[in-house]
Amino acid sequence: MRWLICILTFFVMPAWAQQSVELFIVEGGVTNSNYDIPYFNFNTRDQFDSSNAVLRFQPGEEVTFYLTNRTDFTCAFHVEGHGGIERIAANETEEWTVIFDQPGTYLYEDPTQDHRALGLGGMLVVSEFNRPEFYAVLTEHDEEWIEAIADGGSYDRRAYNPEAFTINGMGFPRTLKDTLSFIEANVGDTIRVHMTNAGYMHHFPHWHGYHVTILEASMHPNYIGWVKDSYGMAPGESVTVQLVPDKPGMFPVHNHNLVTTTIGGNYPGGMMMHMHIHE
Ligand SMILES: [Cu+2]
Repeated sequence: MRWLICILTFFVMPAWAQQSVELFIVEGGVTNSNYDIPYFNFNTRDQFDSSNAVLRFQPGEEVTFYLTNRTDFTCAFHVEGHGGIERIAANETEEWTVIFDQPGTYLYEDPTQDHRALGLGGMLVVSEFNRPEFYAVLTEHDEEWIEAIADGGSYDRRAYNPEAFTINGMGFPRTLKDTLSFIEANVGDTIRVHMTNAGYMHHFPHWHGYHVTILEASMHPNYIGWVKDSYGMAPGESVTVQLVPDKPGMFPVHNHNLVTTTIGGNYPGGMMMHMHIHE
């Protein structure tokens, strides 16, 4: 019997693969020539990047997170359905180990009240899919809220008026250079696109050119299996869709709520990404 256990252990090993991930909570901004809104996010390096890190693991993987808080206020870290770290004081590092058993697309965030409005919400994917895969985290930015939350001031929770809308921290046309969300593939490919609504508003992606099959919708299980060109995403929801393009072309994927296709008051901007399907 012991030899059998040894052999099983040997073959099962890859599923127990272990990883460590360092994340830094840092401040940067959503900026352009006419606006500069503070934006906090989770980066894999100790400096600001324009988007929260998209984290991807294989099912069964054990991961140890090391979270360092570079802000001057206390933060936390939580992965939807998995737990996290309750308290990360300013300039401290905390660690947490978790096993990701269930394939899926999960919101990770700082669950401290309204810290997600600072920008502290990202996407974690557990998947063994090995064909073209793309990722889009949708977020809004309300400067008044962000400044009040970061500086400990007061703000009106009933008055949420974001003036910038981003995908992976970028507003169109910057999204055209975003390798995570710019869908580039060939006719007949099986493509998956993961979307997480890390904001506080409902969002409504609209696909031009093709219909997609909804594989996963964390807050609308009734959507699963639907073939659609548009769907609603609740705040905090993740949706995974599959697309097999039947023709070549260049098409936008944008949010149907038109205010979200602006950034700093300018249209077109905001939550608009693109795809280029080759012959
Ligand atoms: Cu449209």
